[in-house]
Amino acid sequence: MNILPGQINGHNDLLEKKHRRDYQYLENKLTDDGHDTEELVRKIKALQVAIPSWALGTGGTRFGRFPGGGEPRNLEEKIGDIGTLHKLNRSSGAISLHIPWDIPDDPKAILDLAKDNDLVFDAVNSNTFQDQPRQAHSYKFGSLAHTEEAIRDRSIAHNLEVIKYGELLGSKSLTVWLADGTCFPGQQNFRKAFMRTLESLQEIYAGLPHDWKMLIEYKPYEPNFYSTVIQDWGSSHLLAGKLGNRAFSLVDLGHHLPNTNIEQIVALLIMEGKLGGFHFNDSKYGDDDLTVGSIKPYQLFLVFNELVEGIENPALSNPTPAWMIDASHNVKDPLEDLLQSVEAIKIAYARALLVKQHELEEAREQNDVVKAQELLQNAFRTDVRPLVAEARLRSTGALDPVGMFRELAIRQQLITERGHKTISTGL
Ligand code: PSV
Ligand code: MN
Repeated sequence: MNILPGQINGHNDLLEKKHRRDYQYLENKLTDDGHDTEELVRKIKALQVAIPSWALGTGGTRFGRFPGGGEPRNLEEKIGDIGTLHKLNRSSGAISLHIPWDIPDDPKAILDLAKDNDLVFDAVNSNTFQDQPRQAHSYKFGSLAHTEEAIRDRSIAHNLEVIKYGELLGSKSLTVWLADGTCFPGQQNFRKAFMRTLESLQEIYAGLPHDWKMLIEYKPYEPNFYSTVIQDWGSSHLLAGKLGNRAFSLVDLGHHLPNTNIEQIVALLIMEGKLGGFHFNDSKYGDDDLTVGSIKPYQLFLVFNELVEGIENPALSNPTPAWMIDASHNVKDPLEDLLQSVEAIKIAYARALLVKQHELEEAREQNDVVKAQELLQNAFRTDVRPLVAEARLRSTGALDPVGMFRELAIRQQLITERGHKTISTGL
């Protein structure tokens, strides 16, 4: 889908008068409050959130799947879709691939296509949770943690192969999410399974290029329903610590039991310099994969408050984590949903930038609970949408990305081009 700069300008011209009014009002308010609005716009402009290749199609459940049509049929079309998102919002400039779904047949051509779309390659993801056609060994009872050495070896070899594909495309990290675990008490020796996982990861780590990171995701349940080998941030952190300084934990918002204090986990991982990546989504019950910020926007803001404070704090040395959306749900147009998700992330980020960290710290030292809450909620209750829109406008994006997606009838065009019954690989 080629969107021409003239089309974006035409869209913006119609909305700019109202935007100017809204932005002027907010700019005055923020300046009166002691904020440097130019610095805020600069930071918001710089934020890039990677899009996973598996979020471009309609997700499904074991009860069914209702695709909306025009889904990308191959890696080239996935890059095209993310390129479209990036043209509209100028904040989705990276793609995260999942092997074997996204094996690049011609890496040079894929690199060129990504470049044409102004995209870079984020973390590459391995898949040892699904058996592939003609695969000799099954992952039914696990992969890196499996009791059988041959299956562990196969899983290790797959991860090393994923790294090779990533290297061809300029990725700099491997994300490992394991489905390994059990459905019934007694099925597995917890300690042995953990140690086997560690040993397998050590072999992968030994093959990790020196300028790469390994990101270790955790998840308390699903597809296994009694235990998972890497169930929580403690297990992930333990593995990362034992592996070495290029291994990090990755926090996926949906991978926590209800009411877990995720912002506190973020704070401690940053303190240890071990937060390597973040997967954004939202949920009411579990790993629901809903649009970012659609259910618990205050939690998202509190997480961002820790991220901003932790990353800007000169006393801490956590590298900037890889930001990514990780969602794929059942009812919305996936591209519209991703535009909404990126917007929600930028709004939460912008609000977190408004928190007066020094005053907050002072209030905490004095146990002034009310003041601390006021400081957080003043930032959270500020309508920062004009600030985010201004950052987008200055990056040549559309003032209203979802509105423009509809004005251009992008989904209809994709259906015409690709057909109604296309199915994208993914979850
Ligand atoms: C499964 O829960 C999952 O959503 C993990 O979060 C991974 O990041 C993703 O799938 C892709 O494997
Ligand atoms: Mn994830």
